[in-house]
Amino acid sequence: MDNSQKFNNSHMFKHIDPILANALNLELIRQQNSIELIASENFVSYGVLEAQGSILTNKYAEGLPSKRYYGGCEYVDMVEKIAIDRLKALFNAPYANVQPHSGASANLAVYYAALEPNDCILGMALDQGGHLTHGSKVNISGHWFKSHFYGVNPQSGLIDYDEVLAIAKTVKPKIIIAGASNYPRIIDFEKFRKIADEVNAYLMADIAHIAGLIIAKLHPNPFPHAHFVTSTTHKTLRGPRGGVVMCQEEFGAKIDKAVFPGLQGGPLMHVIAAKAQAFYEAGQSDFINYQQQIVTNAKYLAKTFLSNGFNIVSGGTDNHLMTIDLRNTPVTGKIASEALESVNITVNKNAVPNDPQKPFITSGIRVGTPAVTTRGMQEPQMKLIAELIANKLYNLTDQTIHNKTLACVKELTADFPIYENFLLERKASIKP
Ligand code: DSN
Repeated sequence: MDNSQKFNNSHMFKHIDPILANALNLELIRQQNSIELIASENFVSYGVLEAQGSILTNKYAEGLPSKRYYGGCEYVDMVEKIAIDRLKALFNAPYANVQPHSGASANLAVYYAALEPNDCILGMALDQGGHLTHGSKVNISGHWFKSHFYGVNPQSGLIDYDEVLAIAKTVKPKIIIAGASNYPRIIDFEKFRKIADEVNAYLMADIAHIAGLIIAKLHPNPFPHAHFVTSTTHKTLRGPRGGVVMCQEEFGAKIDKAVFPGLQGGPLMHVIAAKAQAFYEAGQSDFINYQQQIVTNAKYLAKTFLSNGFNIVSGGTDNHLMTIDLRNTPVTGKIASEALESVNITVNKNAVPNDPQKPFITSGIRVGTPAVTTRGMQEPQMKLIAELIANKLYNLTDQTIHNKTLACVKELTADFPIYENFLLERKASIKP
């Protein structure tokens, strides 16, 4: 994070009522004092915070720039156009809509634009690394559409493109979804497009997790291959919580109509301003260095986990995340994530491919490096973190190790502060 961007935030919460401010301060302290390894989380810049906390929250702007249903949109038009142009430039995208409130809304917008109820869709299974919105039965995507799934090869942990083609030929989907929330390897969008063409399907790429890596050219771009590309803006992209849809020009009007009035009302203009700020930051050269360090850190973390006796799905990682398969240890994903939370290390329990455990228990934990890398941590810290995790998980009930780990985490997080000065005045009122 660029120190020159810091504004004087010593009065950050001075207008918030003390009860609410107390909760916000406690969350800030939690973020400062924890090692955040949830692969989908990050710490945004002061610029993103400032834009998202701005007066743009006051403005209704249903419609699109220059085509609004409300007056007074001259300046929010400027903001939205900036966001659209920056996003298109980052991904070489022919068309973009920056209004989706989330990644789930962005995916639904593509389905609404491209599909009819009961059409067939093909996505990666949730337990193999996919996402709820890629056809899971408990999600609208699996309820309104006939959803089918591909997975990963049980031995290699990799997507088997021949299998994807075979399934596609059998189920004849109208859309194929390439993308994951827990896949540690490169996704070959070009191969996916060839498969889609063979079965006359659309290709949608959900790049929520890997958007930042794509911008830094550390992962192939889904353009020009995909018909539709969706993303969140808050993971490796390090922007505000939100979504976007990009697409080939010919689908632009349909996507716009699907987002509004199809699915949403007024766009969140303050969030769109924060997206525009994040896209600006993603266009700077230090963003590329940041993404490179994310991958370096993830590879180093994976290597240290392996040398500490853990199994990693697919044997390592090419991106920002990995899944530790805990089946050779006495702990489940649930036990591991709770034990790590007790020493201020935050991960999420996650299914491993063909997991024998229920989704609320699981046999794995997902570990990612975007947030710790934003704090400035590098290889030595990755080694330490992997060793702290191993020590805790192999000695669950040892109170001495528990206390030592807590102390180490405290020292490490103190060395890599986030949002210095937020507290100051309110610190005294905090009652943990
Ligand atoms: N919740 C996101 C993640 O953690 O990957 C996906 O929606």
